[in-house]
Amino acid sequence: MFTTPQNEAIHRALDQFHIELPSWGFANTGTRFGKFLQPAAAATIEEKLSDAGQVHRHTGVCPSVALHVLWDLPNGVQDTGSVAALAVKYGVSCGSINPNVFQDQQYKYGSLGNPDREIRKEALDHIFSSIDIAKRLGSRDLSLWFADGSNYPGTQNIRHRRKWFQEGLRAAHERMRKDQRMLVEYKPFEPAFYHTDIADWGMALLLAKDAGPNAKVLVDTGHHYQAQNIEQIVAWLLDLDMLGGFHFNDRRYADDDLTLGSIDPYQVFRIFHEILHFEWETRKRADIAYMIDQSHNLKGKIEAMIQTVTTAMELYAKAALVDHEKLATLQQRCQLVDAESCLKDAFSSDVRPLIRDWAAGQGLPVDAMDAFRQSGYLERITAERSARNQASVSSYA
Ligand code: RM4
Ligand code: MN
Ligand code: MN
Repeated sequence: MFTTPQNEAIHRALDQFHIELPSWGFANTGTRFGKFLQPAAAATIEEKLSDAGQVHRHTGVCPSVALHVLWDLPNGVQDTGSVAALAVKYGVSCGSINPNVFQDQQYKYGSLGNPDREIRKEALDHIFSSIDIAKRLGSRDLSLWFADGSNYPGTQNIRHRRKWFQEGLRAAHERMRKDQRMLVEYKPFEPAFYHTDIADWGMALLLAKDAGPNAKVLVDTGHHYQAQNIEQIVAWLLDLDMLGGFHFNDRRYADDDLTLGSIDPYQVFRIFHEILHFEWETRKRADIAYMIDQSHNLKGKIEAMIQTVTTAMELYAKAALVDHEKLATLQQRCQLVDAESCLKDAFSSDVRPLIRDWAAGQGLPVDAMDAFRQSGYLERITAERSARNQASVSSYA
């Protein structure tokens, strides 16, 4: 059994741990070859918030939901009243706001990086209206991901596009209130396969620094080349006070959007460890938005989300078990084997009994998945939604 300090460390960690759910994680999604429809998938913002509310109800650590403007607020600012009311109805709040400047036809050759001034302006207007939506909904973070790039060498002026991004992000920053933040996400490739305008953390960092004091970098764990040391990026961004948030998911090859920790739980643990070690060393809380960016096309959506959140809690709790004092001494003395073991001991601990203990203390179910399965919610929404979901389009062709 655990000693009291371990117990305390885990309780303290979980008391402050929150992770945001993505609205799009409850809808039917697929691959570029087609969609596999699920009878219980959510189609409306009401259904998405209702499903997210279930995940929060059983896990207790997901009070907010990230929204994609085009998918969730198709009428922009006009939709904020009804969306805010629905969030209250389902016991969640509106989290980060994600503008969508990648789906509409005009963005074929880019958004803020498009050579056409008119299209750059259209993209910026959409971002402006997303900032206004965030203000109305009381959400702090504007989460920016751009699909901009090109497929063939020589077809675009990379330097011009960088300057256009600089201009656009500065203008967006100017539009924000002081208490809002802009998170700049990077991704090495896809949908563009030759160059991507914001391809890595260095580019995102430079653009964020240039945009203004409330712009930070967003690390999507699936947006790196194989073998990249993600926790080193995290450590650097923490040290520079430039780490704004995460999009969590797991991957085997590229941006696979698999369930967090399903492929490499030690990777997630190492990220959490860098954060908690930083907090221990500096005695200050890192202001980081933990968000999930996953869409499960085969697993049941709500169950997969509960599985994700449970895994995140476990890996965070394991990271909270690291003996920081001891580790710092071992690092200083270059006691390599002992330092590594210090980290691995925490990773190897079974924290599940203590998490159950914490949940019971919070009045939460000790087994979130089981509680959800017992609740009858899935059967109810399956009956309500299946006919409609069957009738929806299943192919992109
Ligand atoms: C991208 C990126 C963004 C997400 C879109 C849908 O790959 O991860 O964060 O909003 O997908
Ligand atoms: Mn993402
Ligand atoms: Mn992605």
